Amino acid sequence: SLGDHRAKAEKMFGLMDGFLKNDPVSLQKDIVYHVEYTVARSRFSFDDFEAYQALSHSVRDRLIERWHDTHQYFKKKDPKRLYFLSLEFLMGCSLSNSVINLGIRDQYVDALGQLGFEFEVLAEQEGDAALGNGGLARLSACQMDSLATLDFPAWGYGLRYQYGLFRQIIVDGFQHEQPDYWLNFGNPWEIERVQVSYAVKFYGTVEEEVSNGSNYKVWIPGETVEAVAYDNPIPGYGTRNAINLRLWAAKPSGQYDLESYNTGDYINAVVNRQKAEIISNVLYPDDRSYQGKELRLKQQYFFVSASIQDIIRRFKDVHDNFDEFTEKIALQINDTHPSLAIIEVMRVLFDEEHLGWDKAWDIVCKIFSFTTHTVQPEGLEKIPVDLMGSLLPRHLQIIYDINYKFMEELKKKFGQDYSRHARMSIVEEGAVKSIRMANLSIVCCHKVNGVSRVHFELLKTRVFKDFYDLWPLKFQYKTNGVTQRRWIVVSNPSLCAVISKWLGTEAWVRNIDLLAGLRDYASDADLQQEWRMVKKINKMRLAEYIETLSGVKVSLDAMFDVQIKRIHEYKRQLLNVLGIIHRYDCIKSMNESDRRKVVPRVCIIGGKAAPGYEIAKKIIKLCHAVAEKVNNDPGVGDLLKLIFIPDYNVSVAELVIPGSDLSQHVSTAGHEASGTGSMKFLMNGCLLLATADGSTVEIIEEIGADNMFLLGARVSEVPALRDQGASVRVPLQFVRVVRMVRDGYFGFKDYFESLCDTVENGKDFYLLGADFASYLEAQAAADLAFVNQEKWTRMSILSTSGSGRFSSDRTIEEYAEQTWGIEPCKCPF
Ligand code: NBY
Repeated sequence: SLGDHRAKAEKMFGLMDGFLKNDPVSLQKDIVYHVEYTVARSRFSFDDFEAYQALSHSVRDRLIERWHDTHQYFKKKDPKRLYFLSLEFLMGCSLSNSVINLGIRDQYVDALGQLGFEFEVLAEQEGDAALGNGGLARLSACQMDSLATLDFPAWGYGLRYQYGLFRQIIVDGFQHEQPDYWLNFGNPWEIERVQVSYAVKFYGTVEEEVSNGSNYKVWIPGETVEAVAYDNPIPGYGTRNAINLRLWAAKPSGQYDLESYNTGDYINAVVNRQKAEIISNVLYPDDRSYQGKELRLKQQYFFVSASIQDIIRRFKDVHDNFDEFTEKIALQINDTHPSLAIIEVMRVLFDEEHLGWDKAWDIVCKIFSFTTHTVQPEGLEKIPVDLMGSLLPRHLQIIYDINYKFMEELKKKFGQDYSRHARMSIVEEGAVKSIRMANLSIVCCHKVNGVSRVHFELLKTRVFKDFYDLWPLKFQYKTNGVTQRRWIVVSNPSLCAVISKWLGTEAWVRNIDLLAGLRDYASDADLQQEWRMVKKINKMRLAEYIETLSGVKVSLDAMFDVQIKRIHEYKRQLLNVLGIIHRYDCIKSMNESDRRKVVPRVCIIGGKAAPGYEIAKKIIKLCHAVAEKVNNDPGVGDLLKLIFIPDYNVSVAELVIPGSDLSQHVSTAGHEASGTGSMKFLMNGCLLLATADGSTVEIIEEIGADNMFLLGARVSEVPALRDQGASVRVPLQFVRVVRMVRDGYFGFKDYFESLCDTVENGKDFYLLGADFASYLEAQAAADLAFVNQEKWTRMSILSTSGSGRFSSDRTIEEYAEQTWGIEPCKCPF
């Protein structure tokens, strides 16, 4: 009975010596305990990795306490909860972030120091959790940190891929992909919940059933797979709250296919059951195109179905009808990838809970909101109807029903404007009849958010114009942000100390607006000197890393000029490389006195190309070909170096960003929905060399155009330039550098031909030629500013002090108020 259970629980709690303590001896005891009993190594003999494991387990114990308390408290208060659904989370490493957010880093450093260990050395043993591709996935991770820190009652849901984003290795300058089997050595940051599992159905048929005199549809599945929960506590900073990120893994279902067991083919029956696990095996590594693959759709539904079952189960634990559903639940879908959740809720409420269509539809329309991260219409997700119909037959019917009603509404509103109906329909007719997941999401969600103001304008005027005309109030934007906890406190402790010293408080870690207080000291000689010292320390760290990776020694006096992000034509890494070739060409033709005036540069490029993206892979190869020539040219020496950093990921970013002087964000205007890398550089006092695209436009408003190096055509100018085609004005220097690549100056003449073709002969879609002169001017302005270190440092301080608006705390506050309608629920200490 319940009473019995409580008595037992109280007895057990009485055995616990209160909560865990954080004095050095208690921490040491815990670490040694975990070495001996959890890692099961002898306390007399264990290596750094085992020490890291034990350390992590002791931190995890502390996380779990807060996480339990938070959930207990949420349960008691029953506030409206936010459920954040995303197929991708780029969490990176957890150890340093956890001890900082828990407020026990110093204690651990001391405790370990007394045992003869260095915290940092152990922290380096951890591998990245890379369950995502790029910006979208890291944004989810930053937002989870803000949700926890701001005490919002939120849950994240995602997939526990066995293989995260591929590891990039470079062989002879070419990218090769290797599997990231990140769970090989265990993962102390997750808690396996074998008892939290749900059956997820696929395939099969839909049948009619009569119940209480009404007809209902019943889905008879052809296959069932079990979803098992793995919980990942997410600690807030400066609060007891720790929220949950629940990731689902696929396991064979508890139901057996008795047939195959009875036919005596035991071995094959077991082997076949094992195939269920394939669903959560691997992350799709493409961050641009939707290929209509069955496995991908299976992943989406698998994750959605388990999450919705979990959410409804939790609601039903406390409520015995659905009257309060919309007051207790907000569901956010991260891009359209989880948008089947909408149909799944509709199906459960209508087919299983028998609420009736209108009531179910009303609920669905009130709880879902979605954020789009795309600019290009080609980037919108489409699912072939045949595929949907075979994998999820009942869902396809519901989509058709929703679309039918929607089309009726359009007819009432716009009459016989058939081309408008066709554009807006959820179902796309054509060679391959498909479901347009964005249209579906817009029709069913109460809010559609963009990720920057420019993006919002493009959504209204281009991408979703028809929908905006119909429902202007549905559309909003929340400019992206990043968490200062990870991007300053964890990754740049020296800067963190200087900021806190000059502001006289650490409160900015929770209240980023305080950073603006640094503005007053931007010209202060003492702060400037400390600021430069911090940069130097970080550049040293980065230089060491570069030397170990590539054997190239770089000068700390050089300007570290960085472009790190996924490789894409629109992000224009090629513009950067062509600029480097131009710089090299200039240096080669200089006399001694001119050479003395050159500002030395270390150009750093890093990023992964989608495995099937040929042009992006050629850009990587070109980086290496140019680096090979430039870095080995004795006539160039320290004046120019080009380094390609392989296997760019969250941890690499944490090392590179603090150590860079200048960073490039040079997408063709109108192509980057927001961009979030720029915000991390800004916080770390790195100057931006950027186009007026995505969130950069808002960064300009915060720090002023004078404090950065702007270049290129504006969003409004791009269409006219494109129309000019081959007649667009291109500087001679551009023609010359492309010619050098074409003529084989860097080798691989034939291989680079198709790459050169993308920017010449009127085919320069991303306008590298048109923006080249402006790009070189911006680079020259950066050189000039760098020579004047006082001026540069001032710009750098002003960058950090103006970065407050780009904290994900601000983004999350806006979502909470304008989109989700949730309020903080702070667990008492
Ligand atoms: O989302 C990025 C945008 O390009 C960037 O401008 C923005 O700042 C960021 C956060 O809002 N989009 C992005 O990262 N997209 C993906 O990673 C992605 C992943 C998977 C798929 C498509 C896009 N997919 O087709 O499965």
